[in-house]
Amino acid sequence: MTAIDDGRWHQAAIGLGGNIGDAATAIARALAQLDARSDATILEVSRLYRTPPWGKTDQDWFFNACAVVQTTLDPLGLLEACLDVEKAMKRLRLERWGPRTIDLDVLTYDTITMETPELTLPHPRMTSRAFVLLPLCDILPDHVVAGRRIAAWAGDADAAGIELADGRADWWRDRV
Ligand code: A4P
Ligand code: MG
Repeated sequence: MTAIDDGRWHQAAIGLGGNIGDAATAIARALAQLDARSDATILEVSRLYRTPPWGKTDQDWFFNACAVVQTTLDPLGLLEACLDVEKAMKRLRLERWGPRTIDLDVLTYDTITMETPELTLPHPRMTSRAFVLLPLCDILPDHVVAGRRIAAWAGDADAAGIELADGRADWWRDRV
């Protein structure tokens, strides 16, 4: 527990991705599972993107999206909720940066910065990853991370190959 565990609503951003099986449906289900909790509500979801693999490049393309979540959970509680969703969806993860059915990363939580073994905020690699920045820019373009707006980070990111997979605002609701 941290001092944030105050029963009030906080705003966090979450990044979702997957490249095994029907990853678009996995992302939609993960969002629905979070939204079903009494302590978390999905406020907004980015468009859905198809992205070339980053880090370890000899694997399938990913689907990626981001969401704004309103929550009464503290940062670690929100991370646990995300890990619970991954477990419930029987996440397969064979190696770091390798293929996975579903991955949920906590990108930001209010304007908090923290670094513990379990959780680093903002997510340490988010400002260098177009597969995070493009969807995040759909929903939080003016949010400031590491001193710059998301829109500025996204403008500088290497977006080569990234495609729009579903441009509808509520694409996830009918995929669950
Ligand atoms: N952890 C610390 N801070 C955080 C945070 N802000 N959010 C800890 C989430 N977790 C955080 O995570 C390992 C541990 O990191 C967690 O248990 C938590 O305590 P993990 O997700 O199991 O590890 P990982 O995913 O294998 O490694 P990593 O570095 O988190 O990888 P990423 O960043 O998730 O990247 N290419 C494309 N196109 N699209 C993708 O979605 N994803 C990855 C994985 C690689 N390439 C990709 C994509
Ligand atoms: Mg991760």
